[in-house]
Amino acid sequence: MSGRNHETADHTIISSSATSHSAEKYGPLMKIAKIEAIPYSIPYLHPLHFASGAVHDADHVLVRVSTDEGIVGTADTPPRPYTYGETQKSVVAVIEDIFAPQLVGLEVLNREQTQTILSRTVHNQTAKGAIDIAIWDVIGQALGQPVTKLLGGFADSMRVSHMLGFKPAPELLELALECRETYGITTFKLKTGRHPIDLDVAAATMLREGLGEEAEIYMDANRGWSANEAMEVLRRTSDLGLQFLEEPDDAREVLGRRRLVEKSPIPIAADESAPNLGEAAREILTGGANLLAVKTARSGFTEGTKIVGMAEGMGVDVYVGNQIDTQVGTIASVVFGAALSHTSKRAGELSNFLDMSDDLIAEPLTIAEGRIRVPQVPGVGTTIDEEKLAAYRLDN
Ligand code: MUC
Ligand code: MG
Repeated sequence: MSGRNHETADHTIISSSATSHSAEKYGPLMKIAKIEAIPYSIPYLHPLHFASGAVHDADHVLVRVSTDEGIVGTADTPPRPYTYGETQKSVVAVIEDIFAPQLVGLEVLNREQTQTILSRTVHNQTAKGAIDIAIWDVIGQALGQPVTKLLGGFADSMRVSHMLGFKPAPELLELALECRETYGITTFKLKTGRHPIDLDVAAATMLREGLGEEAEIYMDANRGWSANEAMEVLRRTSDLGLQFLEEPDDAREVLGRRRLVEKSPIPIAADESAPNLGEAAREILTGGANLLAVKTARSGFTEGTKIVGMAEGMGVDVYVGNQIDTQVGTIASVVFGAALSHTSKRAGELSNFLDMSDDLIAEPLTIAEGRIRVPQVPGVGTTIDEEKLAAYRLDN
């Protein structure tokens, strides 16, 4: 593809051949040769239910970016129709029909060109995120360095927060206790947003009483309540020492949300209302949130880093969220979360994969003493079990 022109953000045209002198100086230029989008499905042993939907199967898309030198980068895409409007089919289509034709031939290291091309198409958050992560995987492998070090290299592990879906309160407590006993996890996210709100108030109360003062507990309502209902929940749980409340109501109902943020004694976190840099900035600046969930599945590493930097500069805390990720997705979150000091301050949501019946990864992740270690291998550290991929893929 040498000599191919690419338009940059300010509409200047640069040519790959124009930069090829660097090949003599710095070694061969590596170009994107192929991008594959492989749909697959793995059932959950324990489906997750929450206010905006449910996940029974990981109907995901494995993305592979190959270079002209034969390096293959990997990432996972979890389509979430109720959050981003993407489906498994739409992810495959946008990658095959829109992104791959524009990206093939680009130099792998020219990430800002990739970002510019991806941003010309609106939405499609997780398809874009996976392409970015797979490209970083290629870069890490090519340089012989763990991507976590290229991104910042702050810590060698991440503290884990476990997500509890809708269930009767006694079952939730039993699960949380088991999780603490088996994996040493002491931070829990309780899915809420149910009606009547008493269900969630009772669940939070039972968790606090059963887990004790030490446990970190927070709620995520996935927009299930109105602002007034959320205020009522905050009032009734004010003595439980909850850490924060995520996406209580629809952030598009601007005044209700702003009132909530102003009056709440605990931070109000934006998750699906802040899926990218611009929307995260808007939610913070307009008073829609004072805490941010950052998810690599929807931001990739490049935009994710920008979001974290912006939040840090504004004095806003962040935490690594989970998009009901497989182990492939979870490794990316660990690599990213541990790379930066700001994301390392809070536990990351990194354990949803425990509920799956199987995964694509060759070396399973382990959670011990409440933490997941960062893979210290070149790239992101994702090795796919090809037999499993062959068994679960839907396109053969
Ligand atoms: C969350 O934090 O909202 C639920 C659906 C999804 O895609 O992610 C979640 C978890
Ligand atoms: Mg959420």
